[in-house]
Amino acid sequence: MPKIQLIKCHKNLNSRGDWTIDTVIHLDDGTVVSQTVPEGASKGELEAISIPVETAVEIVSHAINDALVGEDAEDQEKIDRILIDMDGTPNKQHLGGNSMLSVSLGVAKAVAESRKLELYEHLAFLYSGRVPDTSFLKFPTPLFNVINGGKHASNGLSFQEFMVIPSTSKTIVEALEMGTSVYKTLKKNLEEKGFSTGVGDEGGFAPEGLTLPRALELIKSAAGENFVVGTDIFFGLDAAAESFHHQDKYVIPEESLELEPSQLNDYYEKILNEYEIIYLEDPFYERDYKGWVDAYSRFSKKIMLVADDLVVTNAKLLEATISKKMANSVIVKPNQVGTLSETFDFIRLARNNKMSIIVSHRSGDTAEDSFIADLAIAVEADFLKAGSPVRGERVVKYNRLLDIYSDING
Ligand code: 2PG
Ligand code: MG
Repeated sequence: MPKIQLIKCHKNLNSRGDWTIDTVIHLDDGTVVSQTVPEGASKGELEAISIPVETAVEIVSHAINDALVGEDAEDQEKIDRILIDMDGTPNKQHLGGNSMLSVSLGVAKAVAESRKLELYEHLAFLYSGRVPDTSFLKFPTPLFNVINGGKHASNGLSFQEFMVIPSTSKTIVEALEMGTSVYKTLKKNLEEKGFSTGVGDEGGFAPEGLTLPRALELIKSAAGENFVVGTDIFFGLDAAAESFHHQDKYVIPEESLELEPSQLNDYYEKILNEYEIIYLEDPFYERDYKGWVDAYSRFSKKIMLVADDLVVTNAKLLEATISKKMANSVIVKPNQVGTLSETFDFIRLARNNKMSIIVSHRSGDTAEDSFIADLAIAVEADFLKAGSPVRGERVVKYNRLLDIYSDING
């Protein structure tokens, strides 16, 4: 039973050049691991708060270290409970969601290493009480965000993410080959049409002069060059509607539109009829329950209607979403809630309600952190959202899936 011996934190840079934290956990059996944390740009209002990095470094290295030294590292629930009680706030504003998460994930990683388990094996054990049989591992289908807008790019495109989604029947290797192929075809086509091929925060192209229909046309024709759209490959959108919601309207300047919620649903209906879209995330601002409920009644039988800012990986908010019938799928981002145990509670609740599970990165992420890839396998997530198949902090997550795949398939 390894005990926590020392927790020390220092600051580190993330993919946007913002400061984040790197927490180093020492166990008394000699195990040493480190864990960074990601940070979003389009955040839900009720997410766990990221406190300033200098304060987080102090809190982790002193208050949290003092509270956890000597604790049994294998008792993840107790570790997380100590953190939650010490913080004592609903949004983790006292200790900071960033401080807490680095410790919570770091302890799990340290125990996996100490027990000589793969991280996903230990996480599966924590989640379900058993280490999985590697011959039955379920790999998540990757969601490749190939065009960036919203708060992830300054290109005047209101909608945040345009994703290509390989069919779930593909192996992880095939799915990644498809993602890179479409990405490169799209790049070639953008160049030919005179668009810029500079990228946004998640590695997707971010040219100026796009509208939502134009972006979907570009993606569809790129995907159609090598794959059968609607059979091999589909599309998804994260509207991140909070970022274009102004005074009860949805303002889309690039199309000269100012829409009421019901008109925005008409807009979505039109594009769902025109394109092979199977996934629609955050179509409405998180307090626009009417818009969400209407979207659910219109689209939930046909597509994944995905809640991100609406639920922020928080089981209480998910309960309300389920009872109001607002979504049939959820995003899982451990840093929205601050501890691993609460993340598992959220996933269990979603699973019990037959929702699709999408484990997700953040737009500000780090190139050393592939934790979410192991998490996705451990909880048998349906999808992994980790951006384009480019840039170190995105590719590290996809490569981790490939490493696991290659380990178990010899
Ligand atoms: C989202 C995320 C990740 P951010 O909205 O789903 O793609 O963006 O990390 O900026 O919140
Ligand atoms: Mg989102």
